[in-house]
Amino acid sequence: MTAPTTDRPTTGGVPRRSFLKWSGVTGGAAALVTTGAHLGSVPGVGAANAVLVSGGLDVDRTTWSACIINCGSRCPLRLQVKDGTIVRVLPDDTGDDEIGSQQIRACVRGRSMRQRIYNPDRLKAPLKRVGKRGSGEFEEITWDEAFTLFADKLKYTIETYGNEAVYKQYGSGTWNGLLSTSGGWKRLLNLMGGFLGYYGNYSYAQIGTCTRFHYGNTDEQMGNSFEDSAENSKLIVLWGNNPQETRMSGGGVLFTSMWAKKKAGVKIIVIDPRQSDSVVTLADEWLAPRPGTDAALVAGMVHTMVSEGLHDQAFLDTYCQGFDEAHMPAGVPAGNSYRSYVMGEGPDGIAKTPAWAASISGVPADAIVRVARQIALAGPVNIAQGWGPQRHANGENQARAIYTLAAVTGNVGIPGGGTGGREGYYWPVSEWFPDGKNPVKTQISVFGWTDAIERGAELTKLRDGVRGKDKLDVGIKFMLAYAGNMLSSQHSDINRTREILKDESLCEFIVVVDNQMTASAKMADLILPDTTTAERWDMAPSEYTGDTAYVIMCEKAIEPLFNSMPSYDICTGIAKKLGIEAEFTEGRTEEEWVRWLHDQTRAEHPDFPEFDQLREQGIYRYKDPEGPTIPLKAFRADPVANPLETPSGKIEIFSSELWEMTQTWQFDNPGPGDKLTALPEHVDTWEGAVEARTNTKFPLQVIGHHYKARTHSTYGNAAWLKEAHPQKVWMSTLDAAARGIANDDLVEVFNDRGRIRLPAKVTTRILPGVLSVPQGAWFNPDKDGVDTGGAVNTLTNIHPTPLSKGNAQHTTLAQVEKV
Ligand SMILES: Nc1nc2c(c(=O)[nH]1)N[C@H]1C(S)=C(S)[C@@H](COP(=O)(O)OP(=O)(O)OC[C@H]3O[C@@H](n4cnc5c(=O)[nH]c(N)nc54)[C@H](O)[C@@H]3O)O[C@H]1N2
Ligand SMILES: Nc1nc2c(c(=O)[nH]1)N[C@H]1C(S)=C(S)[C@@H](COP(=O)(O)OP(=O)(O)OC[C@H]3O[C@@H](n4cnc5c(=O)[nH]c(N)nc54)[C@H](O)[C@@H]3O)O[C@H]1N2
Ligand code: SF4
Ligand SMILES: [Mo]
Repeated sequence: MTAPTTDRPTTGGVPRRSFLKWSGVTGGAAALVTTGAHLGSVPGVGAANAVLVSGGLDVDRTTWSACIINCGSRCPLRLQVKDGTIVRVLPDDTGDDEIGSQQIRACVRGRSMRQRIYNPDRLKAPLKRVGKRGSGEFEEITWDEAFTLFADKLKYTIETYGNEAVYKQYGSGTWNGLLSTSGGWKRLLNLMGGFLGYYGNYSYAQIGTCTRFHYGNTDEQMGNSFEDSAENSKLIVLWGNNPQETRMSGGGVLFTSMWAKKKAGVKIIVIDPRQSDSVVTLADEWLAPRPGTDAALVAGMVHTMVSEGLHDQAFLDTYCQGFDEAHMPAGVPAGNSYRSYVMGEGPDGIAKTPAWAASISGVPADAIVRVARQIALAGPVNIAQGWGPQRHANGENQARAIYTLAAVTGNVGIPGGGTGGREGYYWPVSEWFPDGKNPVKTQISVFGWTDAIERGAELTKLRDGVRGKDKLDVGIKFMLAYAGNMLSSQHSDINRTREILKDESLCEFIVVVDNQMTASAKMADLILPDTTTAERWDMAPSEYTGDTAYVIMCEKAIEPLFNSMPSYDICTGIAKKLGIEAEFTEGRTEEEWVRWLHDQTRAEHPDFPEFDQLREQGIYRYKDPEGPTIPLKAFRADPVANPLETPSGKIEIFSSELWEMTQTWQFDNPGPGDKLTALPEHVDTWEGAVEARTNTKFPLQVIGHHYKARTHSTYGNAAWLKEAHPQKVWMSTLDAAARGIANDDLVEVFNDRGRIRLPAKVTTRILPGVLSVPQGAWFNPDKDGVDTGGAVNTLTNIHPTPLSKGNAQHTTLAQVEKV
């Protein structure tokens, strides 16, 4: 069994259970895996050959496919085809409304899939740039010309600059297709000697990195699943966590969080500056801290717990390093424990009282005390943090502070509790397309690529987080952007990014592989038109869907539209030009690879259905034989026999490794926030909540929540979705009144980096002083450079976070005015 491609979240040495141990659904749930007989298919022949009539619409056939996209869920879709055209998209019709066998209902986006497949923005042929880079002027070329151009530029780059000058950009538009996540690109580049790699991802760069210091050698630390919470928790705290909008599949956390609340009656507190749909749907109580102040809020809560003796001293003594002075590593001066920090006995001498926490976070002191008592006394509590708090300039500390609260209350590793990380889940067994090994070991942070283009050889290990080498020798000269919209949408500071990309002496060749003409595609020298999932073969495993995992068959429903080509076939064409076709394909077509992936999975897991059977039933569900996900159970049961992979073997509230790094890591012209701390303390940062109070030019904090209308930018050009969920900036009634802005007025949000124009949503659902611009809108500058699409990254800062060198995209200051 190969590991998933390195592009996707990795688990490191995780407590997440091994792929190999998984087995099929038993009992009632297995019966849900229906055979498609309800579709009127001919048994044994497969739904693909069935002629069926559904809802009064005559169709030739119905095939299973999926919405393969980085929303954290993964939904089956049934595509109904008539005369070679998809005429209707239907959701899952297997399963029911019970937890564990819930129907995996597609959300409003997946059901709009036809508007993505048949969008006027579809890329129709290979395109070569003719105007200046970024001008959007292209000419159509043949596939043969495109293959030759790609191959020649790649060979030239490798011969001239070496393989480290080749970069494959982050892109999550085909997340979790067993074949299409890779698309073949890494395998192709690996066979050519490799490419500069990256570590981390845009989703959770900060928590992904800091977790290793806190809990040991893992990139990702999850908490208990909500299935477990529904059984065993007395309270769930959704901390910057919004499952109702970010986990929208009926098969996933939208459903399980709703179940915990409505069926099991678990109390839920949501902590979010915005009254998200999760607050509206699930919350018994809502706390609204200023963005980037959660570590202060936690400190205020711990102050209450310690003052009132509500903390779990026995747990802290046994399982943690650094809570108090009696449990510190040798050689650290007195006053550096977390308790000292909170109680005013640390270097700053400030007691982190609820009043102090209130002054920073804006949450009233009495609310801090009340909620602290609830969290300490409720019984098992699952503190499940989303990734909003960590996508900040001080995000590593924010995430570790929330982890710390789970330890202070003794909730780690028990039923009903949690680690303070995101709600847990189970992953289905599946074989991934083999990318091969990258001979180049040098890596930059996923967010560091604009720097690696601009300052290439200046980037170092201790200043910029280069891994595998002390410094880079060359900048990025050849960039391949597959299934991503980073070049003009999802990376920070779009205007600056575009200036860096427009300099053809820096990055010399840019290839975009997409199926829509995005703003990023317009920055390319060569555009290669991929198909959509409906036009190729694949299989899609679930992701963050709680304890119910599954695999979906994606059958090719229609022929590639226009002159597009499945990514794997594009790679094959290029491989031929490079003289590596045989090694690349191993003699397999796309469909044969998918069959091969299926066979490998079945070899590991005999219950997995035969290929044609899976085509017919569409979905195969798995259940964890070990029951609901409860990470660190073994550590809790016996911390001596099952130590964590931290230096002390314990949960490091004071991290020994971070303590050392505070002395060695360097920052160029450090501003506020550019520092590492061994404790998860609150750090005032550039453009943070504290600066907002004194910055008269740009006094408003801007966050950008993940929005229902899109998954990032994907689906951003679907008409129905734009109508149902228009792009508007959320603004409090107080901030609006002070500026004479009424609901739906056209406004401009701006700072020194850029200006966006969009309607205002004037609401009491957001904290005064905070704006939220739903992230992922399509960048669309007018002749004056005002982005009329309303992309939040026109405003965000490219400055990386101190530890993970990650994307602080929720840390931004701006001003707003009526147009
Ligand atoms: N300000 C701000 N910025 C953010 C975030 C934020 O919260 N705030 N979130 C960040 C996060 S968490 C993430 S994960 C990133 C996501 O950033 P990206 O990974 O860039 O995500 P998308 O914008 O959805 O871009 C996916 C692209 O893939 C294309 N695509 C879809 N299907 C296919 C296919 O079958 N083949 C090919 N070749 N292309 C396809 C789509 O058309 C789209 O252009 O954004 C990050 N950016
Ligand atoms: N509909 C939809 N679903 C998606 C996506 C999408 O684009 N659209 N993207 C998917 C992807 S790739 C990812 S990584 C996840 C992202 O999942 P998250 O990162 O968890 O999503 P966000 O919306 O960035 O943040 C969650 C909540 O945190 C709040 N928040 C922001 N800053 C702070 C803070 O400092 N403190 C606190 N307490 N709260 C804060 C926001 O208001 C928001 O409601 O979502 C996935 N699901
Ligand atoms: S966007 Fe996510 S939740 Fe919606 S249909 Fe697609 S996979 Fe499902
Ligand atoms: Mo993400």
